[in-house]
Amino acid sequence: MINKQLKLILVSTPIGYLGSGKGGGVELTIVSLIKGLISLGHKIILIAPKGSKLSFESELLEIRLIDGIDQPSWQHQKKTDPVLIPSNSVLPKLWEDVIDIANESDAVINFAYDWLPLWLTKTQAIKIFHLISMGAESIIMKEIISEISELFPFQLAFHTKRQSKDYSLKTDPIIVGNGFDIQNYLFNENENGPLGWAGRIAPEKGLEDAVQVANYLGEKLLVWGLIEDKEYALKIENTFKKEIVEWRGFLPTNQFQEQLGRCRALINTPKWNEAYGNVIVEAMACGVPVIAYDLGGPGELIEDGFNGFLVKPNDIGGLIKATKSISEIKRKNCRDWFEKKATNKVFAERVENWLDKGLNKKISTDFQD
Ligand code: HBI
Repeated sequence: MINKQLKLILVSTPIGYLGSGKGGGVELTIVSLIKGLISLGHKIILIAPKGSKLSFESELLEIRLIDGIDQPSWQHQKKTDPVLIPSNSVLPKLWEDVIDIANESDAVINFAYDWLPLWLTKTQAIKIFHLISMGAESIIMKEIISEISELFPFQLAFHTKRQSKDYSLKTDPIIVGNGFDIQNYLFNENENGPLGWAGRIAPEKGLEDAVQVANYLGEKLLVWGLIEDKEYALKIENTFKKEIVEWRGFLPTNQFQEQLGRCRALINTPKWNEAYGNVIVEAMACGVPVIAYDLGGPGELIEDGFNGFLVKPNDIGGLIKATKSISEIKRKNCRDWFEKKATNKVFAERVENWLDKGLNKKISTDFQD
């Protein structure tokens, strides 16, 4: 535990302003961590793209908005693509602002999955910490993350062990999980609701598999999330004749959790090494058990048979079998797991321990553990 007030600069993702939904899970992570760190008494300066807005204010929080063109998302680029910096890009402008104010702060926490902030770690006096928010989606990102893990092992952290396994790290990874504001999620004990699915509507999220389950069981599937890939969504709609999918859109947390809480189960069908699985934790916070492919982060959040079921990846029969047995899971277990492991308070405490390691461990170059 750090028993002094830290002045921290948090730098958001450059792919969209906070609240646009384009940042996916990392938006929720940033907002939750700001609340958690403020509840621990730290001062926060958030540097984010123009248009970013938070649903709360605090005298411990300053927001600096930077104008510029969104960075292309690595999810829409090939693994072998070079780093692209569009003209008038917001990314270098975000980091010029960091460098301008760095000497008044104790540390920087970067949430962008981008090459520039990682490379800057080697050049800046202030310590830059990186919470890596995805699996290895690009070769050049994998290289720079591996290099930083060798030079500054205590300044990298991951959401889950499985996510970190995507990277060739030189030292044991620091795992901080994730966390969400307990005030935002109400426990719903209703066991007989519909099936739900939530996430960015894009191929790597595997929505079609969950629709197959609903179709087989002859019921609808409630779907929440930003429709990022329109033709993908259309293809799913055209595959199934009758109205199986009920599109609910990308809702603010308070509406999302109220509707999600009514589901008897959330089905989670990642087709990529999901770094964490925010929606899984949000479901559990509402008492909704989760049926998920045992791939990436979800496999570390779900304790099979306790707060949900784990299914072999791409095994739709397994999803159907688990859906039929979901009443075996006590909904209270899901809420208890959330309160113990994934509120923004426990997340902020794990991040505080991470910062403590990075700020206070004397790492001499000949340091041999
Ligand atoms: N791509 N270039 C880039 N930068 C990011 O910060 C980024 C991204 N793609 C996806 C993404 N962030 C987040 O949606 C996930 O990390 C959660």
